[in-house]
Amino acid sequence: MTDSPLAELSRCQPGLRLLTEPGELEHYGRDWTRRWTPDPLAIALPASVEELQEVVRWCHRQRISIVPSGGRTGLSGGAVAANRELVVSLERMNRVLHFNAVDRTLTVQPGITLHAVHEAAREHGLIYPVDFAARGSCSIGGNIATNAGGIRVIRYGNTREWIAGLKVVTGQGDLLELNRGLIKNSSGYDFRHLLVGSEGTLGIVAEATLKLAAPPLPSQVMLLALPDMDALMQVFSLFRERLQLQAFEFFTDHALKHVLQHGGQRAIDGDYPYYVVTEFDAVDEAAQDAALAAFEQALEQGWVSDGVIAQSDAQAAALWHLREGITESLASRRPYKNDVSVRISAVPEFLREMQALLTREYPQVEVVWFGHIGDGNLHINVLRPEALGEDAFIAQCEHVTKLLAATLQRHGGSISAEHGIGLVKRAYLESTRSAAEILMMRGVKQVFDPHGILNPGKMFGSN
Ligand code: 2HG
Ligand code: ZN
Repeated sequence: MTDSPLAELSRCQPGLRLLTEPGELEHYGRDWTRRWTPDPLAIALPASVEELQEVVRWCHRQRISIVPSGGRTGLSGGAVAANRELVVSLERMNRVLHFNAVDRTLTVQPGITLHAVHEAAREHGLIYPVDFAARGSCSIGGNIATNAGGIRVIRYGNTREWIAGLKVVTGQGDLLELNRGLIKNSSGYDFRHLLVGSEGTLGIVAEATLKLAAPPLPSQVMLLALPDMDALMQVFSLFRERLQLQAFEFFTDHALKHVLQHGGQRAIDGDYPYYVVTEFDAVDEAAQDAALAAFEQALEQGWVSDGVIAQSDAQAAALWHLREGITESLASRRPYKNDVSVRISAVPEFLREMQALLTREYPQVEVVWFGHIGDGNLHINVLRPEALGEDAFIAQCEHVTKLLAATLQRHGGSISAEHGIGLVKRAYLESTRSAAEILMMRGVKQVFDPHGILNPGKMFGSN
């Protein structure tokens, strides 16, 4: 009699931790999308690079599909296991391995949370500058897999900019050591950058060497209320010209309403359609005066209706919560999400078209939008009306997404700015990438993962 695949895996790797309880399968088989019913084969939790390689080699031999798994905070279904895949959770590989003061790098295992990376950098008087609301739960491996952006991209760029080196296990179980922390390395293809944003389809991050930066200058946080959409980019241009921005984020009155209902503190009286939270360097009185002057000019121009500057760290955190608390405040509604981007110069025209499209196509539906407007990145969260069934709702949203994708295409934008393609957006990849590009992407996938075992069905549809 032949072993069942799992019994065979246990026999080959007796030390490997495997989970198979229904509750565990559900927990590790889903991400924050909550759209698919989790149905993994089992959960493997390797504790070392060697164990990870062994698992992948076994899957390669047995043609068993793998879903690499970090904090599963993804919003595109990239970490969903709904087809009897083996979830390979990196949760036990969560340590800081090495700090190099000369190189200013931190080498970490993939399962470490972003928050723990921030803490580790801070202990050495430095920062790891990529930051966003899921910091306490997301893992650095997942951040790398999606080239995560967040709230400080305007100053520091995306995750990609902060990867000095990667150890990666390919679909055959080989270990690649990519770039080894070098600043200069002009020796052919830089696979490190191919792996960043590859959503677990090319390899599994086994170790990452992160660049660190000097802490930012003292800053101030300001909340602005705006009278209309056109004012958004006017204020952004003005503030970017006058101030050293660390962040420039926007949200609508709908978003604010949900955060306030979930414990957020109202900071501006009155109702306005748009809000901006911005953080900028404020080293001395002159810098603070410049911020005030910029605010007054925006007020005079009619681009800003009201505003408040945080007077303490606690107040700054409360203002930030109005923006960062949006996703959580909507989570129980399981919104349909779009995460789109265009070049900053295309934002005003795109916004106008997008607003007209959403108003026309979602007449009875609450649509909440917000995002990293300073990076040209908008998040659209569509809330299902109670009267509409789940399937009909998804069908309607997918229809609108098709129209949105066409609008994005006309503006040279992207259907996924920072959350990845995963399962949610695979039908729209062609709106952002040409047929020739997709063919080459598939070719690359074939080289890294000849049997197509790494995260099949993600990004391309069928691998
Ligand atoms: C954010 O910017 C995250 O807060 C989540 O990217 C966006 O929930 C969303 O749509
Ligand atoms: Zn975002």
